[in-house]
Amino acid sequence: MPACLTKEMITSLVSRCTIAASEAARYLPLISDQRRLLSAKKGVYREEVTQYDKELEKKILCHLLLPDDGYLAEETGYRCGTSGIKWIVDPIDGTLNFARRLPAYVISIAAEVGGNVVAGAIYDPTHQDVFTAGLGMGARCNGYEIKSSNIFELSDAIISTGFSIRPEIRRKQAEIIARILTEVRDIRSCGSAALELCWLAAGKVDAYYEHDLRYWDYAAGALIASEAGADIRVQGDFVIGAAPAISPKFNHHLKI
Ligand code: 2AM
Ligand code: CA
Repeated sequence: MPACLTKEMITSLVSRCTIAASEAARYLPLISDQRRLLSAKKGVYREEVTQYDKELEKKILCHLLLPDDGYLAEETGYRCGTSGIKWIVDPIDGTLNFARRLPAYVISIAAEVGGNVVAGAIYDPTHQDVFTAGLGMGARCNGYEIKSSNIFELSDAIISTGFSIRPEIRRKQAEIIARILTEVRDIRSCGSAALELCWLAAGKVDAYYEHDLRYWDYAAGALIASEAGADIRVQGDFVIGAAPAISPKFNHHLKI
């Protein structure tokens, strides 16, 4: 924990993340299925973005920011602040799911102080679940403490992963899947890195890995999973997390 930060300060940052995510989510039921789909635009790599990513982000920043705060937000970009707090915002993680009416997308907000993520909240509108964590203070879902799984055998483990939009990375990902599929209980892929990290935190899946992520995809989720007891590593754009007892074997299979 950065020396200048008290528990009270971290708790207050967690609350600010939670309130901004929950307030922005109140707007989601107003968006019809048809409007979601029609608003989807494709970028260079055919990745989806909707006008609602941008509208939600505006609402989040409006609830979140004090005048001197910095931020890194997926749709708006970067602002260097002077308050010492930088907010990391993904207004919709799982945009393709959101546009296609698949129930796996979340709002993800983290607070960084002194280069460390110290607070985070992820809101899952489908289940009305809010996952939160403060550095050194554990992880919660709807206020109740959550823990990563205590599984021991990789052969019993459900592994969650996602796929890059870039073909050259997908080829590498296909090789990894081929290597581990026979070693584990099963594999899942829901299309939202932040949600998959919450599943790891809550012990719903036992490990998670993904290449080619952006900071806003995993900033809050990595803290939540780590505070829930998962072993988390970030190497550039690659994020890997596992229940502690299977982590060494899992890393070995991934050739980390
Ligand atoms: P997004 O929905 O915010 O774009 C899917 O495997 C995960 O990868 C999602 O969390 C998705 O976030 C993320 N991702 C990162 N970069 C992406 C890109 N260029 N296109 C689509 N998804 C991307
Ligand atoms: Ca997004």
